[in-house]
Amino acid sequence: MKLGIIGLPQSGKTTLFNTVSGLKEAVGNYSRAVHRAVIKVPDVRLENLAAMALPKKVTYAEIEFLDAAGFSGRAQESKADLEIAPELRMMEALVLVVDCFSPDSNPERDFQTLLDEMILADMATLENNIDKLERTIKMTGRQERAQELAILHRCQETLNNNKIISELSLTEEEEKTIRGYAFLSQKPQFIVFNISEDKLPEATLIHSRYAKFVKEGIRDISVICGKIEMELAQLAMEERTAFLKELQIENPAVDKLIRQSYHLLGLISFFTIGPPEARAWTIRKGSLAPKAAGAVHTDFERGFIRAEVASYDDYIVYKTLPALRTAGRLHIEGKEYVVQDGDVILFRFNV
Ligand SMILES: Nc1nc2c(ncn2[C@@H]2O[C@H](COP(=O)(O)OP(=O)(O)OP(=O)(O)O)[C@@H](O)[C@H]2O)c(=O)[nH]1
Ligand SMILES: [Mg+2]
Repeated sequence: MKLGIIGLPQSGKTTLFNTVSGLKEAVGNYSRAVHRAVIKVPDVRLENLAAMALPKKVTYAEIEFLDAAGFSGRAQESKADLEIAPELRMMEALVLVVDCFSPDSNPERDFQTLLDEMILADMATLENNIDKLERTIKMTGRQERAQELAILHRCQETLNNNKIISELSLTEEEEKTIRGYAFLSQKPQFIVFNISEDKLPEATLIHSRYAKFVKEGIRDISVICGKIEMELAQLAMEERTAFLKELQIENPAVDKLIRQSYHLLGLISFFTIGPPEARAWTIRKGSLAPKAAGAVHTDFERGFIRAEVASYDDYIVYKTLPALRTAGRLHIEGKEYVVQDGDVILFRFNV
């Protein structure tokens, strides 16, 4: 999974980046520097499985975070300010950091500004490409691309109505057709309302105030005090636990943010366990067994024979494959099996 962190200048992007990565990039210096990190997805289930199976190696799923500059809040006035980092277009979802901590903050306005800038950037992409595509169709007479053009026109109309492309219900096929354009406003969004330390006790209240922004599959929200979370992320494990207790926080916000991102993007985890390695994998919800096998190794998808599957809960109870088999808790599944979150899978394949 790849998440791009965006926001207006000085909204706390790098603070959040440090929180999720445990790195110590400079904050508050108006540098607008771009940072990148790949982090392990915390997962107790994997830890529990590994504690039982004692593999040589434990491999977590990974998330890439990009702390990208490029949203100036001024693009309405001058197109020159609309310089979006090209790496951002490669991200699967965007984390929109909104300042809720400074005394004169205006979160709703800032969020709207970010949306407007995304819409402007996508409009520019569309303008360039619609022209190009019209010319191509005229010159080559390739009618199969007329359909693509029609979708682009629909996108343009959506943006002209001040809506984002993800609000346009496209079929999977249509989405595939325009995937290459990597529209920013087509990516799922995660708004992080970045509150000050003294507002922490009101976090739940603030969350319900902004709940109106949540749209299933399109947008989710989170209320975080970036500054405290960053301090937390930079402590050693034991100190962290004590600090959490002191602040009466149950889990670091990052863990929750990652779980919410999985949900927003429709992702689930499955596990593979063997003596050399216990490992968590990320796939799209609804994926069939061969696709999951393909996540492990491309050859596995081609040569897929069957999957031997146990649920996480059963695995924790029965502990070994023979015990699962005897109890009738190891399911033999074929190509049509839809992988479930938490499945522990042994793939049988022929290459
Ligand atoms: N009080 C408070 N201040 C914060 C919080 N998060 C960030 N700040 C402060 O806001 C300033 C900007 O934070 P950064 O993380 O550098 O913001 P940024 O969005 O990366 O800024 P640019 O990259 O320059 O656009 C710093 O002085 C931070 O200490 C927070 O949760 N509470
Ligand atoms: Mg920064």
